[in-house]
Amino acid sequence: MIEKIIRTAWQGEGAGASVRRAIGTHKLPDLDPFLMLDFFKVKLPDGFPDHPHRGFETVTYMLKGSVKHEDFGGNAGEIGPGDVQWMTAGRGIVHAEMPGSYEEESLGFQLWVNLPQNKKMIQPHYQELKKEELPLYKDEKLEVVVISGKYKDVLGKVIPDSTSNFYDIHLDTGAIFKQRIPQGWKGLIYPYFTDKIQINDKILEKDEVAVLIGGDDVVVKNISQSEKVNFILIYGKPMDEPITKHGPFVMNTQEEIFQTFEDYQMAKNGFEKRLNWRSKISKLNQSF
Ligand code: FJE
Ligand code: FE
Repeated sequence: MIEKIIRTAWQGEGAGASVRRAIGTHKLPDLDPFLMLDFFKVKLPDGFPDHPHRGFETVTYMLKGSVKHEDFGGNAGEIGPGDVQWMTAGRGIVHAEMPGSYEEESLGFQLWVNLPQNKKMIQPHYQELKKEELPLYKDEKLEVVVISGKYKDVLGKVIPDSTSNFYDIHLDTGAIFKQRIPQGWKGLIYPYFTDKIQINDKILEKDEVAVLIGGDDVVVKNISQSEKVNFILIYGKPMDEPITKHGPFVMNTQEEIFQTFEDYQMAKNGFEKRLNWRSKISKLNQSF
């Protein structure tokens, strides 16, 4: 069922980057287990220079161009079109995320998935998959890239520390995509490079997203005469735990947020390597 339709608008984020945020705004502060969803657009010298995370996972899915990353533990790399980086920040990561080009805009999605209380302080780790490695369901008029979870009998390779499904879906003219969302779960459909799309009995216009509540099938139809349509579908099982968020730190209680400020400030409990660390790639951003 569609709970509501939300219009997204460009806003500034990071150092000169632009995002169309669907989750993590006053209209939709969170969508348990999801904390934030951005469609981002950025090119050098802009980017997301050195910043911390604790208590959740960040998922970066590239559509166009590339994003370089570098963290305080010496982990570094670059993801290109169709690639995904699933980063479990756990007890603490400090990193930079910067586009690969001064000319071409890098475009993609960044999703933040919450961690349950008993996993918030786990060791940080990465799951990175190239486009070619992502499981793909394909029939005549429909393609589903399974980033996490399961679609029909295609199982995602990412092992999230939460119950969340993340698909990238492409429909040819007239094609229909159908999926049951379990009772009590939450979801969202975010079309991209797409002007109009039908979801259940509603038409979604450009820059709109649909918030879903589980309990029945979601049915998406390409009503365009000639164009392919593209959208991501995320849906997951709510954790039903208190969320106390302060910027890039997401814990259960205010007490834990204060502790996180102290840990970050004092470089302890996972933030040890923060001391004297500066990413090399952020120097691509002159103002930083
Ligand atoms: C940020 C903390 C952050 N959207 N889309 C606070 F981690 C970020 C941030 C991002 C981000 C990074 C990429 Cl590659 C893509 C993003 C937010 O890094 F912007 C704030 N303010
Ligand atoms: Fe980040």
